[in-house]
Amino acid sequence: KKLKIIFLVFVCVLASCQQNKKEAKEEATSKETPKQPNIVVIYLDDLGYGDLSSYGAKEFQTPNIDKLASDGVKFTNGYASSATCTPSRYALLTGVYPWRNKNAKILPGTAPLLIGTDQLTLPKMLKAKGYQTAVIGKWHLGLGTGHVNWNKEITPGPNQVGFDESYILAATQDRVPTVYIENGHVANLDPNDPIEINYKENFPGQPNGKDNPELLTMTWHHGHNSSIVNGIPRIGYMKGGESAKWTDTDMADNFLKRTQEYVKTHKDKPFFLYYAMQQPHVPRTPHPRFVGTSGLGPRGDVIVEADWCVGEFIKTLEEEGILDNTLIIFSSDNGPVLNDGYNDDAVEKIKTHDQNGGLRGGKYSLYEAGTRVPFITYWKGKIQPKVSDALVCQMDVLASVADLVDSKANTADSKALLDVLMGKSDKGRDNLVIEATSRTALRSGDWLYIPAYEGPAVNHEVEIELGNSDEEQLFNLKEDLAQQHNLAKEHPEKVKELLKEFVALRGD
Ligand code: NG6
Ligand code: CA
Repeated sequence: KKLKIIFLVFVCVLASCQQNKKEAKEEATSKETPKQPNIVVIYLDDLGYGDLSSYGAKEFQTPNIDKLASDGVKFTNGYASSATCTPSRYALLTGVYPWRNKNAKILPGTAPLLIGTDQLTLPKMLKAKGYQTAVIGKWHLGLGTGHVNWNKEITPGPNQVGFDESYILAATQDRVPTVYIENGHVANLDPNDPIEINYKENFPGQPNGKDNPELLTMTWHHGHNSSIVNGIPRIGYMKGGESAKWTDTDMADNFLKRTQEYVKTHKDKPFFLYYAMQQPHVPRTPHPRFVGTSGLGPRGDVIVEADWCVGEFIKTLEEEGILDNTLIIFSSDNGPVLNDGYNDDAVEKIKTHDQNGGLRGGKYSLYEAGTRVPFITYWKGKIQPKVSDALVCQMDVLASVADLVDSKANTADSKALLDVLMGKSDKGRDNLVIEATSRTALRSGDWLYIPAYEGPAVNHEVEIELGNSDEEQLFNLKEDLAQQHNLAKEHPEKVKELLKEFVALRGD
């Protein structure tokens, strides 16, 4: 019996010893784990509300992004600020309505930097909180001050508005210069073959998309008939820079590789990564591995490719042991378009796919499909799975993330909706002004009010209804998501009320 007691005491001492060791270890790891979570924004280009299987797509699958949606918060009322790229990116990074800046329009590759170097930005706010910050992918917010010499340091740019590191394409995949720019310098540039860019006229003796169809591997439908790079006619003229030109089919792999390297290098300190993917914007150039994977032609194939990239990126976060300390925000800069200027079978091979997910309009439109986009927040172990109908805008990321990192920085337009992004609250915005090619409309509660606008009802080049009408339009989105019934005449008092709210918000 005595022996038994001695043995029991021994076991207890041993167990308590182990426990102490375990606690000490836990304390050590919690000290090692950075308190501030990493923040990643994964931003697609022209991905529509119906372009993911988690948002209703049936013709192809997007399992990796779907996993973020099913294990995170999937928003059904998540908005880009605008129906085109530049203004939406401006709103995302500055937390300011883009229509407050008259230059926030689709920019040519030679446009000056749109964000003021003294302006508050999402990466600046995070930098002030000790974050390392980077942008990898599409920029399209202008560079320089108006006369860029592409062969010298290109500044100001992302590195002057809050990003410690940048590896970007200047404007769009269809615009010159078709080169990557790393921290203000064109990557792989041969100084003996300098780059010249002109958006007005071609350089003497250089072929172009209009006159040299024999050189094209992809043909143009509208616009896109200037310089030819890799057999693809682009917007704008470019001369020189041969060694620096990107390979379109490698772009997705290249950006992915950069993000993975970034994560591996910076995993020990909190970081903010803006991963701005180029898909499914034109020209759609899937890597050969993805050709034919969607059955819908290049547009579907590059969405499948983008989904694969997201999966690989998440895998890297997991392998590096930081997935559960990383908030991921996934969205798209504007709604979808099938034919955006190249003959790439997007229309012909659409089958039953509805890129709009039942919404009216598309890219460039004031109707819902222009600005309502997939919007997902994911944080392993911190965010509980949920579908949220709360009204949120990408412009709110700034104030919401500021709350998360305990920053006081804010703007009047950006709403602090951290609890909503974390899936803990359904109380989103009360209202939102949406924008499409400099026109604005008001979403307020379930109502959507579009003032009368001159201009064509349909842009027939892209076959998208723009939202223009000589009558004002009022829709109840709860009852009529597809915006088929204009209720303006039936509810004049509602129109009056919304107009007042709209004028107050716009400040004019
Ligand atoms: C338009 C282009 C379109 C696309 C868009 C920008 C023509 C005819 N159309 O001007 O192809 O590049 O600009 O798209 O040139 S965005 O997603 O970057 O806003
Ligand atoms: Ca876009």
